[in-house]
Amino acid sequence: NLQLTKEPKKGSEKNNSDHFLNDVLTGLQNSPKHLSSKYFYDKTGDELFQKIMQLPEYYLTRCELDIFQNKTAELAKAIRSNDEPFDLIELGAGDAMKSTYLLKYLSEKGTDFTYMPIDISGNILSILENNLKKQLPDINITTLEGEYFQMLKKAMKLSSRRKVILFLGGNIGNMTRKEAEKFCMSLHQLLNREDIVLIGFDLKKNPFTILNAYSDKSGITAEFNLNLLSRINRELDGNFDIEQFEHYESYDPITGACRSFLISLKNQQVKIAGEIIDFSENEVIDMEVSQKFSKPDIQYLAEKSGFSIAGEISDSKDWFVDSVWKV
Ligand code: AVI
Repeated sequence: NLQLTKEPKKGSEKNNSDHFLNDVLTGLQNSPKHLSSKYFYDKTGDELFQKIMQLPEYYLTRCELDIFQNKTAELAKAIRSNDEPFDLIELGAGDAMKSTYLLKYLSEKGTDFTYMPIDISGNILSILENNLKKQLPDINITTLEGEYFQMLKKAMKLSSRRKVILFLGGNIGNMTRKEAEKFCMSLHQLLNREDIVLIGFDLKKNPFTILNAYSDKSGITAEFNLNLLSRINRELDGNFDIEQFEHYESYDPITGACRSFLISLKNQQVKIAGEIIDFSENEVIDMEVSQKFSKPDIQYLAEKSGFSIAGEISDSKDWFVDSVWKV
């Protein structure tokens, strides 16, 4: 009996899987059907995203890396204020591949700061902490495992030093415009006058360049999307036939919305935790938005949420920008 040999779930794990089930059922009972891309990142999803970042078509990571490797002094100048000590908080730090260049630079210049990476994955945070302790033994690190705002509030209580928030990778693009506004407004409410936010935006550019980045020839992005159906099968007792769904990407150069869908290839029924969901042939599931921005779009979002733009640092192609926001 499988049930007897399984470890009982811990309280928080159970809560998480209840949320996951609830979001999945609500999303698939909606019209149009919808799944949240925040659930892409289980272990397989993390590995697929690592592969995406290496794809020749996926330029975002290389562009922001170009900024962190080649414009480190500019970044440091934008976030420092009269040698005042500060906390450098990174939202969704992951392996901190890009920010490590900045940490190294700040440390070499003798800057007084504590690095506080926030991530939902305790596993990635302990790997990050071990790596940094080897590479940059002199910097102070406090890892914070959990949701962005809960951990930000914790960081505000831990010290009264000035805060510099990093929100990199174009992650803001995975929110709808309304969600992004709400997110930035909440961030603004939490911060104090001298604090700074450095936020990464993928810019509007040739539509083919954008579309190709999300519909790569090797099919990794398709796998990344389909993995959410496999995850539902694994974790929520689902029976999706993955072969009967196909990935479709669209980019609208007017609105800047790059969107991922999965198309049902036939009329079919899928069972998830005992609930039956009907799909008709060619019906789509809305999976992810990766919003692209013009400079005025960024200005609008900053001002709408109460920030003002203090600077912007772009890569050499001007495809990606890290925008510096003052409270
Ligand atoms: C994490 N995020 C910024 C990625 C993006 O570009 O929207 C996720 C992704 N989806 C497909 N490819 C990459």
